[in-house]
This record gives sequence, C-alpha cells and structure tokens, in this order.
Amino acid sequence: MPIDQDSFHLQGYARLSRAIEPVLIDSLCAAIDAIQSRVPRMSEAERARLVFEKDLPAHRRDDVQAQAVGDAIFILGEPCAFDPMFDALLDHPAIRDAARTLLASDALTVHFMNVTIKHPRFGRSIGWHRDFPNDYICPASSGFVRLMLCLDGMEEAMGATRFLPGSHRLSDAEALREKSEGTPPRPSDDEGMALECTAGDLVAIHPKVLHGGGINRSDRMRRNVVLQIGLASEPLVTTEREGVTGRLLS
Ligand SMILES: O=C(O)CCC(=O)C(=O)O
Repeated sequence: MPIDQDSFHLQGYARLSRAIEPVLIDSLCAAIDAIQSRVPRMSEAERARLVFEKDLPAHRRDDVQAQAVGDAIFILGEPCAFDPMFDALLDHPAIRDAARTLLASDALTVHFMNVTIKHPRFGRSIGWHRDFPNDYICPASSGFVRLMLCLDGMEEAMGATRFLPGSHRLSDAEALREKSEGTPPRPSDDEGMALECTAGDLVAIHPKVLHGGGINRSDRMRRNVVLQIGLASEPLVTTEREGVTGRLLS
C-alpha cells in the first residue's frame, strides 16, 4: 500500500499503517533500551550525540525536576553510530518508496536520523514548529520530508505528535521570513489534532506543517525514529553533518 499523497499535500502529513514489520520494530526497541542502559559507561563522544531530558527546561515536563528524570534520553542522535540495526531502515523498501512518492524523485539523500523519546510520566512536550527552515541540517528550499517511524504507537495521553492541518500552505520565502523575523503567536498546545498510531506506522511530515505534541502522561514509553530525506539536487546550507548525511537512498 503506498503512502497517501493526497493527505500529505492537503493536510501536511500522512500515515502509512504498519509499514515496518514487528520483528524489526522489536529489535530497534531492544537496541534503544541497551543504549539507554549504557549511558553511565559512555564516552564523552557518545554522550555528545544525546540530548538528556534533565538538561532541558522543566516546564515542558510538568515541572518534574531534573533529579527525578535521571539519565533519560530525549533525543538519541545518530542512532546508526550506536547500533548498526538502525541502518536497516535506510535500506527498507517502505521508507524508500514513501520518500520517492512524496518527493517525486528517485535521486534522494539522507540528511539525518534520530530517535525522539518521551519517557513515561514526564517525557516532555514539543512546541509548535515547522521543520523548514531548521538550523541543524537543512537545504535552501523545502525539498525534503521527515519520515517518523512509531516504535511504540502513540495515543494522545502518550504525547502523540499533534498537527495543525493545512498549516504547510505557505511559500518557502514566507517560512524563511517567519523564522528570521521571530516566531509569530502559535496556537495553544491542545489545538490541532493528535495523530494516534500503532507500532510500526510510518508518518510523513511535510517540512512546513506546524506540529508539536504534549507531555507523555501515560505509563508507556513513546519512541519515534525520525529520518529527514531530501532531493539529491538540493545542497545543504547548514554546517552540521552526521555519518548518514549524504547517503543515497537506494
Ligand atoms: O516525535 C515527535 O513527536 C515529533 C518529532 C518532531 O517534531 C520533529 O522531528 O520535528
């Protein structure tokens, strides 16, 4: 089943149900658990690829204090550098086909990969934002897509990703101007719609759609692998690079 292009272009996002097989999802979850438990023994170089919940403002996790969240990882950057299991996603037909369909090209490169983790009971909320432009790894135009693989599934109480449907309909110039002139007032956190998913679902995020999501107030883990994939013809204009950056999606 192909990804729903109409929904992507109309709403700014689309979901492909059960795109990735459970056995791979289980292996990725086990790999993340092993990385999390290895944190106390990690080198500085490995820790530098992680963003820890305790280092971020407490107001986005209901003021749960840093001492109470331990070494919980919020962003696991460059997961392929920790476990080659993540490489399997770059070769997975469901990922390749979704990106080719949505970007209408066979000549695509990987920009980056991470795992965004909302731990049970305090995993932080993410404010409304667009992915284009971003300061991390970004081309000059919005010729890219983020594909988000839900490892645990997402319910609203778990801090499911929220979308403001149709908010991607602005020009690249307007999105760039908005960023340079300061963010205009955003909707309140509970506006838009929470996209509930099953483990293994793949969500395509338009680079200009407003999205975010609430705190994980449930007792379940909420982990998503996020992959940014772009047109090979669009050079990157930011300076950061990952090991996977520039890899052709074959
Ligand atoms: O994990 C999520 O809910 C969304 C991740 C996200 O907002 C992003 O990659 O831009």
